Amino acid sequence: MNKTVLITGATSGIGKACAVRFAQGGYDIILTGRTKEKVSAAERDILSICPNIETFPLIFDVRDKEAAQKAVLSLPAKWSEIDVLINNAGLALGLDPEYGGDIDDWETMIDTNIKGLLYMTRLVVPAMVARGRGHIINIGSVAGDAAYANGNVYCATKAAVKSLTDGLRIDLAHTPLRVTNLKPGLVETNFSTTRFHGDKNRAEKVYNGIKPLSGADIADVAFYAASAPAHVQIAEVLILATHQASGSVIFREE
Ligand code: NDP
Ligand code: 8X3
Repeated sequence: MNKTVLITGATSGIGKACAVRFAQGGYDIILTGRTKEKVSAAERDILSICPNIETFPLIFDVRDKEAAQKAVLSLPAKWSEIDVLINNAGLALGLDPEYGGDIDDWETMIDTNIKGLLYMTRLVVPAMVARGRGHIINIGSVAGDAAYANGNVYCATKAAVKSLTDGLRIDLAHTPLRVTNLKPGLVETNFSTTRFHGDKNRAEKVYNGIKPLSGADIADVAFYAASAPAHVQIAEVLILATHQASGSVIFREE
């Protein structure tokens, strides 16, 4: 029987790339997303690449505690033994000084990146503990290592992901479960278009003069962490483009 991975935000970018990579590695995939159309499209894409695995869609918003609970509890028996949880759904909104940012944007980032990750952890991990098997991979960020100009609340949410990942690893140290924080730098996805509220021109400039990472680069590391021998826990990985040195230091060719 194949192993099962549940990936939040599997419709795009890093989440979708993880779905493809784990499918290529023989996992069955629970894809979660907010819209049925996007999740169905992602399922079709994955099955066209890997026709021998199975997918299962869960449609809910990770900010909605009740919806998340209903979705996880609705999983049929075959799908309820989750081997790997990838807490990926997340976003940045805005790039403004902390004294001038949009409070609604702040709340959306906090509710998604921190509270959504916590809801999913609380819903999925107890059964992993009971089975004595499981791996939680959280998608943090270089932004969680140190704040950068105008990143304030987004950076704080990813610092929280670092802290919550460390906390979970400590609380599970007596179990065979493993906990990983992946901290990417610049990855070209829908991330910047979302951050700039749909302004694609501004989003493209984020990647000017530098070859950014791709979702597949991050998915490779996630799959490696999940495939390591049982006694090896990849606790944390910072993954940067070669010309990025930190959240603030990026060398761009003219
Ligand atoms: P994308 O915008 O391409 O993907 C984000 C995914 O998260 C989408 O599937 C989106 O679904 C989903 N999502 C957003 N909000 C919610 C929600 N409330 N409920 C459920 N799903 C939601 O961006 P990335 O792939 O780049 O981002 C994935 C993760 O990687 C995020 O946590 C991000 O912070 C992190 N990251 C990204 C980096 C980058 O440079 N790209 C670098 C470091 C970390 P929908 O289609 O419904 O919006
Ligand atoms: C996404 C990467 O550098 O834009 O977390 O914060 S960055």
